Amino acid sequence: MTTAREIIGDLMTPQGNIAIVASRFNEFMVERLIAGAKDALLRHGVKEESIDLIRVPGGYEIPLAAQAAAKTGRYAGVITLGVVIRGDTAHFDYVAGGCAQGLMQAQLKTDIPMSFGVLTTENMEQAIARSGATAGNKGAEAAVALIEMMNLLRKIHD
Ligand code: INI
Repeated sequence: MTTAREIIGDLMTPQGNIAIVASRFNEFMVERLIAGAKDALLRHGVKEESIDLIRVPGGYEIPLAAQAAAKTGRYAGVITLGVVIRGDTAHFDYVAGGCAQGLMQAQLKTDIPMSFGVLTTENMEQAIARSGATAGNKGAEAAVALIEMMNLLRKIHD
């Protein structure tokens, strides 16, 4: 009996260069996310020279820079990293929502996978916990998710 073919992205070293787009807002935590993402990439065999780090002011600016990087044709994948913390105003919703929606549009428009390592938290404690303290490192998780998507897309196209 034949079974349906299953196509899964593996976690082998992906082909091509990777851009990390990281915001400077809440820099202390974003630096931890960058360190986590880079460490995960290197431990999956990605060479340091295959990784470029692109800095933007805040989460709101991430999608445009990610899309610009993707459009150059130099990158096979983009990891986005940032920390947006809810304040007393609606600003959070515009920054966090705009970032997530902008990235979704950018990856669909360019066909370059973009992983979402942008923390959107209620407070600073949640952000610290998710950037390498008690709740893992979402930068590392975003790197691994990107590797899986890069390898999955290659398999789908093959
Ligand atoms: N940007 C963030 O990345 N995180 C935040 O928590 C944040 N807050 O709280 O305001 C933030 N704002 C800046 C925004 O991303 C833009 O850089 C700014 O509006 C200029 O376009």
